Amino acid sequence: MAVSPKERIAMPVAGRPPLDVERIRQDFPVLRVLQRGRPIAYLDNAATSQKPQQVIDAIYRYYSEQNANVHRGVHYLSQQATDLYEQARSKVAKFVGTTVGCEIVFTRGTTESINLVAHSYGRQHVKSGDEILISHMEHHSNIVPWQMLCEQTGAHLKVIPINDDGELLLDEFEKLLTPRTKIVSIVHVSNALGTINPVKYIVDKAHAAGAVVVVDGAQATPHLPVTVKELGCDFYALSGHKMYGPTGIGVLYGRAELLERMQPFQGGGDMILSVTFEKTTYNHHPFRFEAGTPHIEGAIGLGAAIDYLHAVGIEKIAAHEHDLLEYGTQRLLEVDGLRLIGTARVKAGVLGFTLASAHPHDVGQILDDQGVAVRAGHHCAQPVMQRFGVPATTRASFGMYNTREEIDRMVDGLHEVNRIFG
Ligand code: 7TS
Repeated sequence: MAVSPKERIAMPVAGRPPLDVERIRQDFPVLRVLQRGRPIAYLDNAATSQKPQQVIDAIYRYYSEQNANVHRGVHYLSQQATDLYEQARSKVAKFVGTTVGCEIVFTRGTTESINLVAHSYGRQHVKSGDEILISHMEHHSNIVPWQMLCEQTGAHLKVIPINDDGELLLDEFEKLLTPRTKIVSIVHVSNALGTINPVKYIVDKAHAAGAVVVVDGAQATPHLPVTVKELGCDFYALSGHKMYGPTGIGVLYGRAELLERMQPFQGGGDMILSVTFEKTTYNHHPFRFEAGTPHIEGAIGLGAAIDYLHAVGIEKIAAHEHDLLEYGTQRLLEVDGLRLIGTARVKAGVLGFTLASAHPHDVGQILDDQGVAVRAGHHCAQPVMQRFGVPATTRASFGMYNTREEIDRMVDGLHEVNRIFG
């Protein structure tokens, strides 16, 4: 018997959420902004999350009381800025589940983290005829850097197919793994489908075949507990701005043995030990990969976001968002002509859909008229759209501060779309 989309959602934590959402909402100033007299229902968290006052305050405090460049001066402010920057690194290390701070490289975000691996690990280890394995549900950030590496090296890009629910075909994955596979790069949580992938399983199989595994964790770290040492992955990429931190800061976790042997990504200050015109020697990781003055307040703001996530509790957040996912799925299925894109059994709080009556951009526009912020488009995952035969989807994606009432407002808006276009 066919299983309905709402039966397909399963997460480890079920039941009514114990999260005090009203209290949390008070920490996010943007949620008080009115659009036509009503607070905005912000359902575009996969694009970027809003920031709590605690993160804004940490950045404000840095510029008003602590600002100086890091790793350079002997003076008080420089030492303080350096301490705060390095404390942020330790917070990230603990957050992703490693005790080794030097395994944490600050980058601009997930995109830069993946490019760093493709450049610094890929060019050293991938040769003509080798293979790189990604999946059909990747964000462009986890496709294009590997295509570029293939162009440079003569390696081949292989793609793990997905089924009609948006789940990886694991049998096909295993068939695609060969001794030529050097890198498997896989998304942890799909931004277009919401699918949560079985990363540990993939890592174990890939390692048995001799490949290293890169995980795109952009959509995972705001929503799930992540422990890189349990997953066993070699690299893990994340973005601060999707997990209630600032834009322009992200992280690459890399296993120390691998980072140690990798060539630099960019050249400049901070990544060197000594420079002469004849020869430059490079700094140790992670500094070897952080050329130039880093995004100091970004790192400090990310540290504050991690403190905030810890204080609220990531398991509680996951349970709350799962409740929104279940509720939202049921409510969306009431809407005439609605097709859910992404009905995996194990999903995070992402609801992508099409309406028979209107193009996703029109849907997004009418929802905006109602003060409901969703994203309409291909979500930088064009191969996913091609797989499902749609030009685009409308996507609602949840964060810790969203409510059932906001979902009701979206559903009312969708009935309005059907009334106008139907
Ligand atoms: N990987 C995934 C799975 C993503 O969802 C995104 C951004 C990225 C990588 C890139 O992250 P960045 O911080 O380096 O830009 N995803 C989206 C989205 O779904 N809507 O806007 C950006």
